[in-house]
Amino acid sequence: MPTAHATPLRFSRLLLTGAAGGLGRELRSRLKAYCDVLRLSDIAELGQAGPGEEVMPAALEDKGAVDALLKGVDAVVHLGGISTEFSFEQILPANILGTYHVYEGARRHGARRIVFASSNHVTGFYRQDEVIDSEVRMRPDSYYGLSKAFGENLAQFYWDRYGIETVSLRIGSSFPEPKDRRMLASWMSYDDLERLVMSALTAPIVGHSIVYGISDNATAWYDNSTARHIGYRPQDSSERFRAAVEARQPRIDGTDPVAIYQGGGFVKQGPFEN
Ligand code: NAI
Ligand code: 15L
Repeated sequence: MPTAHATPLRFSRLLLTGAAGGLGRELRSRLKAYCDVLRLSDIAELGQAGPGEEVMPAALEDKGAVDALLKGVDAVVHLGGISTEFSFEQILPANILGTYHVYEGARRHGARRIVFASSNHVTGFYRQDEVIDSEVRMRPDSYYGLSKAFGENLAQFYWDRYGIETVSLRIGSSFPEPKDRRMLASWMSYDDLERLVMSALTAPIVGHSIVYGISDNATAWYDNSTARHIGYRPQDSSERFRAAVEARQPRIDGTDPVAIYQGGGFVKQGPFEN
């Protein structure tokens, strides 16, 4: 049985992958307060390193480059990869091989904890009239969701075999505002994202924990008790956007899979030809 280590509230060096993306740009400014050095990586342009930052571009499918990223790192926030539905052949190198490279680098260089950006699409084939917890059987709704399911299994394996801790965040929809009716249930504000990531980084013992990443929304598809266990207390709610969203988007036909399944439109995208 692996042993968990005491977790610091401040880190010497944190690695943020996917730092040029929507959530990465947001966390870039917010995570600096919690570490001496924030190492930023992406394949997209990251700009100049600011105070307390290191910029290290890398393609996740490049094992050597990812190995170098993990040198001297205490903990990782792994956001990098393809973030929506694409063909399996496109998702494979970035999300499956890439996440494996992150865990191998962590093992080789002694990083103790990874916060893995998983997704609600690991369980997207549950219905919107069901409430699920993080122990339910995975029901990926897409090739993208399958890659996140693989990432969660990888996390479990690296905890069981090597004692590397992970919190897998099944993030709902983290954007400035909910874009549609579905996101009134799945939305998470950026402030709550920061709260969740910091809880995941600093909770004393997490082993491999799976947590849904949502704000305190009025409509809830998740029994998110593992989130309370790691100390996450959301403070925002999508409710203030409801009237505007409902006015903007007509009610969807109840027989449309988009309105039936938690994963919304992801359940019916593709197949993709390469
Ligand atoms: P994003 O697409 O804006 O950012 C992903 C970043 O990963 C991009 O900057 C991209 O250049 C980088 N990337 C893609 N392929 C790469 C590769 N092969 N090597 C290195 N870097 C690569 O996505 P966003 O919204 O910022 O999401 C961040 C993470 O959170 C993703 O893993 C996504 O799957 C996950 N997530 C996000 C949700 C959201 O609502 N924003 C919901 C559920 C999960
Ligand atoms: C995700 O996993 C995606 O990364 C994000 O772009 C949204 O599509 C989100 O899920 C969602 O389900 O709204």
